[in-house]
Amino acid sequence: MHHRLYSFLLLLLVASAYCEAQDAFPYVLPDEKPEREMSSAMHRFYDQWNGNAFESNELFSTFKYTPVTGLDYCNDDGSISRRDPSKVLKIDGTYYVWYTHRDTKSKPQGAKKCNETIPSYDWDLCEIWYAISTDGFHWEEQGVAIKRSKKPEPGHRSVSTPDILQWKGKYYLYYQAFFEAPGLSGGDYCPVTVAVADSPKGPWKTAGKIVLENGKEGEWDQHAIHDPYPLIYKGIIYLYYKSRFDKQANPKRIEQSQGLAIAEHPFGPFEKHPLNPVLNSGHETGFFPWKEGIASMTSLNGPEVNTIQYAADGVNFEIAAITEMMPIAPGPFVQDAFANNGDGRGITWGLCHMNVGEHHGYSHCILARFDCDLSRDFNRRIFKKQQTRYTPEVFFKHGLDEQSMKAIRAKTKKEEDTVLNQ
Ligand code: AAL
Repeated sequence: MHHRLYSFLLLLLVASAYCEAQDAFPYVLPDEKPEREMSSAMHRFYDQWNGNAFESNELFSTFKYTPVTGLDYCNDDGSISRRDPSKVLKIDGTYYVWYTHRDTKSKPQGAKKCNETIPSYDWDLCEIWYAISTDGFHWEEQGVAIKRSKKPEPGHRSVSTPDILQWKGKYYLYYQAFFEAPGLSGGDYCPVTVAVADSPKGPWKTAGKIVLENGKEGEWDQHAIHDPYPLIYKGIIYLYYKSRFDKQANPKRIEQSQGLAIAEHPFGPFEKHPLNPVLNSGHETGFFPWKEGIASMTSLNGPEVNTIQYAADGVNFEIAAITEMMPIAPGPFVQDAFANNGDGRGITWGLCHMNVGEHHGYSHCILARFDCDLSRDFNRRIFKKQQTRYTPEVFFKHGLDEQSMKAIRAKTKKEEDTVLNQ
């Protein structure tokens, strides 16, 4: 009996000592980090999130989407696709955008069935076209900017995924130049090349050489060089790009990641940054000058998926905000993409692409507009609200397929594992 009494008294003593040490966390959040025992989450709230309300985090935003008008998709029969829009430029009051344009009688059929007229994937047998707009909602297609080249020139199979640089009065289009159908070999052999023009309407003269080559065997970016994205930063050309680690890795610890290559002239030579990869996540990543550094819209893949990140030096990115339903393949309107003034103001809209159909490689894409508030010059509260709720239709659209449903209902664990762990 005595033993129990002693234990109870001891427990009471410890509990009361502890309770005297601190009261419950206060109802009114202290502005400054309080001097008290705290959980790691509350340490993080003050240390990583500066004790700030997410609404006042200038690099936090949600996104709203609007269909763009003026572009025909042949009743969505899959023969016409527009995807991977460049940054949007505003020149003499007119907006310009360049993008991957596919117009093939057949839908993509995969690498095994592709031929000179049947594309392997949505970005195969493509050209680079452009469109103009006065309001960013209605666009008028102008036609081809860069055609496929003739064998054996770079891009004779397909040219895709352009982005634009304005440098010393001239315009430069960087793009993936496919020497073979995407998906044929282990990777995509589509190193980056560039074309130059005196006017955004062209005519474009290709450099006729590769300016950013795949990494060597064994290097992180040996698989492919995708999504060239030039900015002018610190007076020179910062060309961000995507690549991916070992495609066969199991488990995939990092899939897509972003690199950086720097040059003093648009035709290069481009030096890959020694700290590459500079992002451990993302897919087609949008970048924009922010204060004295560079911010990124990191979506689709990786441990840091759906984040807005910031690098005060343009290289070492840190998570600045976590968001959701980010634009895919964003081509933001970046007013100061080439201002090089160390005072990046941010973005409020741009174009992106949306896959029409199940598999992103076999379906066609449409261009769409996104709006947001990732700007130091606005405070649009409609973009600072969280708790985006989706209708049941949206949730159930992302449902179990028949096979998975069957496996889950299966009696045998083995059957479930084979299907659900593919
Ligand atoms: C896109 C981009 C690149 C890839 C393919 C077309 O989303 O990542 O351009 O090559 O997919």
